[in-house]
Amino acid sequence: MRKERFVSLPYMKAPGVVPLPETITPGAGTVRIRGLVLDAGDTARGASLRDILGGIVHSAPGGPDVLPVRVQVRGGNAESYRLTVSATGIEIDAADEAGAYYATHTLRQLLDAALATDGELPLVEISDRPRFRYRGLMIDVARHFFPPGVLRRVIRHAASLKLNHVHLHLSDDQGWRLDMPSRPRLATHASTSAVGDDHGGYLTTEDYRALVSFAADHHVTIVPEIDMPGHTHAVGLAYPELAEPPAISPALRDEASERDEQLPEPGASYQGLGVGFSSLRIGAAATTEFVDDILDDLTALTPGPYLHIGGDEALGTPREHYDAFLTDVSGRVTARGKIPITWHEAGETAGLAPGTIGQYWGFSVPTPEQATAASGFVERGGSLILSPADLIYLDMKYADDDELGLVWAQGPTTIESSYTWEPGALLDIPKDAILGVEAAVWTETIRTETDLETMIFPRLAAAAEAAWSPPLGNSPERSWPSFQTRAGALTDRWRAQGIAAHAMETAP
Ligand code: TNX
Repeated sequence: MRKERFVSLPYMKAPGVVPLPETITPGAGTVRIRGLVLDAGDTARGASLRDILGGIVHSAPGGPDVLPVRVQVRGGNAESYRLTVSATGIEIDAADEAGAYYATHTLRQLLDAALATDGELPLVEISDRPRFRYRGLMIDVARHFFPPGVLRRVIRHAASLKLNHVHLHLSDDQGWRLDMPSRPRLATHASTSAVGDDHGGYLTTEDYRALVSFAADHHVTIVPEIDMPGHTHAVGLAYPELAEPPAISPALRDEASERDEQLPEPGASYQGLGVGFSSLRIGAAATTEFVDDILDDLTALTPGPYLHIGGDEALGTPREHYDAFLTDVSGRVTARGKIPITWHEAGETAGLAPGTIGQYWGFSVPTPEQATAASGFVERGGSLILSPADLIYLDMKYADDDELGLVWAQGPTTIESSYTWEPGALLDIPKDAILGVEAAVWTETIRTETDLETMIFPRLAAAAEAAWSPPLGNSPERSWPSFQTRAGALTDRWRAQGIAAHAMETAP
């Protein structure tokens, strides 16, 4: 019966597989499975793949319903693989180590779906590769701090959805979260606060290095962000000479009184939700020295190619100062052999370093200013990472009556709206100017690991499918009903593992 159901619903060709693979060719029938023996060649590879497959891997060959898995790495398109399930065994042909890793996640998802039903694995050939090179998740560790253990668990799950970048928003008005050897006062004087009366914290350089290496084991590159010149109130707690006095706008005043929050004050930690009031002192020699120290430390600590320098919501910074600062800092990043990333506002800065990548956080229908700013990066030979706020800002509420989350980005944001969009249709830029897609979770209202999990899962799976899979509508499976079924099964498994994933939306 069950087997027939899979055949009759076309989008059940890859039960439980998220993100959807590029092509899925079903075979005739199924194979009974109770265990696997793994022949992965290289031992480091074997350890990594065994870790994904878990307890189903047997140490010795043989026994009924125990299938051999053979993995080979042969070159080809980066991160791509072919996975063949036949009656006599499973073959993985991968282009590279990342491809072998992703193939094994696909296999794990197929196995979980089979074991959750009748133990019959459908025969299938899957051929798969990413649509975009950059597939990311941003985590704000500044508004609330999340320690390495939490970050490792999130990185692991992100990697299982074939995401390959985790962007850490390491500094904001409310706190600084990475020890900088050349500027020790940031850790000692600027890290203890957070939003509300919550505790702060920071990553030591050891924590950070260990996290970078953990991420690399999961084929994830860490992208560190130090947000400048705005979002820098905390810097003034450690180095008062670097900070302009807070620019208190009428809007900030109104919001603060509505929320019953203190306004920012120089030299006192800021625990509110306001944005856009802080600025570094642009043009001061001390600020340039500070930026050089921070970039030296970040460069030394970060093997990945990108340094994110922020550049958003610098509402307290006059435009000429902003332009001069972003021009200068982006140049200092490229001089260190790294690629700068900025939020899209800097796209209108004429002197931005060539090749700077823009991170678009406007809405799915851009304003004229957002569209112009985004095009600016392309004109200077850069590309864009798409983080449309009304679609994949995972800190937006799912529904009006949720306690967690914000609504400013046309929220609430349903799982269906996180899923149903086309990256290529967002901005009027050449297709090859899209580097990738990144979901973002800001943490003003998100205080615990449970909160974080609820907001991230399963919407991150929707973002992952936009980043990895062929465009929406490309096949019957690349559709909301299919995603609901596939990611619904995944959500059940996450929940069974104790992850506080939000329930999948069911059909009306
Ligand atoms: C906008 S997105 C911000 C953040 C907030 C977020 C809350 C962006 C570049 N800036 O400062 O945390 O909204 O959703």
